[in-house]
Amino acid sequence: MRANLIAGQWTAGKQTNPDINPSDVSDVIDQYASGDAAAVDAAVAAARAAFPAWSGSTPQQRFDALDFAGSEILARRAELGELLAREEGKTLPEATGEAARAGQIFKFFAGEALRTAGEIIPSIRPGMSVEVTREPIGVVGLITPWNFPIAIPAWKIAPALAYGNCVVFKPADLVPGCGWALADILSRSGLPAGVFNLVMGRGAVVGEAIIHHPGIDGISFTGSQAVGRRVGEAAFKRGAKFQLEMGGKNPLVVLDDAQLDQAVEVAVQGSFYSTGQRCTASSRIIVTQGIHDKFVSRLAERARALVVGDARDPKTQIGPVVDARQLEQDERYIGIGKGEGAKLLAGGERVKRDKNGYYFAPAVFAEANNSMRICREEIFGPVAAVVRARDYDEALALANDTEFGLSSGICTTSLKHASHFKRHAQAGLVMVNAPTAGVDYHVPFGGRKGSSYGPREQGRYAVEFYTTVKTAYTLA
Ligand code: UN1
Repeated sequence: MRANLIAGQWTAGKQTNPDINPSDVSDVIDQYASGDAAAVDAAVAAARAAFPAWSGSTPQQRFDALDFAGSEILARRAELGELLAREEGKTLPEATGEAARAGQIFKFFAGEALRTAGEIIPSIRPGMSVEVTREPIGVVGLITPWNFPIAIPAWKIAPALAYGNCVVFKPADLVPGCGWALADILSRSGLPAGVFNLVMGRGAVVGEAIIHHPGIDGISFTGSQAVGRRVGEAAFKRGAKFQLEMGGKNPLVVLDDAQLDQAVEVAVQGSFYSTGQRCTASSRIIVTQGIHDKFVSRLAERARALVVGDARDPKTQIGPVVDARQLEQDERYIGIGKGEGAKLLAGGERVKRDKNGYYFAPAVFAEANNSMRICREEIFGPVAAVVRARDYDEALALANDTEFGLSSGICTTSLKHASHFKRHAQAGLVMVNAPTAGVDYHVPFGGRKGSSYGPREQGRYAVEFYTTVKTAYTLA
């Protein structure tokens, strides 16, 4: 049994949670502690006790701990990638890439710890000077989803620590393995006890306790829109800072002048890689008249040829769906799409493999329209719906006609349309001739409208959430 990390001690809980391999449900990776409200209380108390010293730690101390974690993650990327593929179902290349990304994120924020600086601004008053500095916000609760079991924890934990905060971290209970591995590494990184705490367990128990806890000064959450709203409400009520990263219904626009091969590849990657389980996945593909039929038949052909299988089999291109509940949701939406009159051209059904896993064939719907539920609601599976558009203007209008605003993409060789789209897509991320999913680790990440709330994550912009600004006036 793998325990929680509270106040520098590995602490077993009363209950445990099995970590199950979605490629083979008979494979139980390990048992992990499943914490409760008392564990959250203890973690918050430890974090509060550690905060005065950690918030006053030197940039070198913070650099050393984060650099240690980054180096170890990078050195163990193959092993951590294997664990990730086994517990979440991403293919090995995707999982190893994600582990490497987590290591690079720790390295990036190790550097940022050394680069924190303030400003001195001349006052409008004689003899006065104004200093603007940043201070950590305190104890932060970090709640992460199952679809990026190591990268999302990394991009919350690393900046939190770099800027001097103490952490209570709750990984998704479907994927405790990577969260635990990260905690194990951090427990050996030289951080003082209590600076970083791990409380694994159920969202309804541990997550709830974190969001309502008066000892938590800020919450960074990535997950569903429904839960995100509740997190925001709870944090707002007690005046805690919060940052929410929620769903997407990301459009990929394909124009007549696109390079067909490239556009099909961009759509396949964006819609189906990581089994479509990314909030940045392309789920609406909006295609103009002249290229529509060619594009749709090529996309359906490519989707049918994708190899669905065990995440750790080197031949596999699309791993399993994460669990039975998500699989049922994917299937339910296939039924909804058909009922709404969209035409299913590929996939959309369970497939059998040697092992008993949650295998599902990537689905392509054609003749969809933007008012259908399959075009409005986040499915979070390998399901793409193609919508026909007259021209660029209609395609842009359709792309923006959604309550979400995380990512957006366009495939075109026209500089004019690419430039216009970059300016007018109502989304936090815009990709030109590149998949809507798959982002760099050193630049801001986040969306607008119903997708996100609060300051951006990642890159230098992460400082906004994890610090508070102080303006100090001195009369000489
Ligand atoms: C990516 O597309 O590389 O949960 C990152 C998600 C996002 C991360 C996507 N927060 O899918």
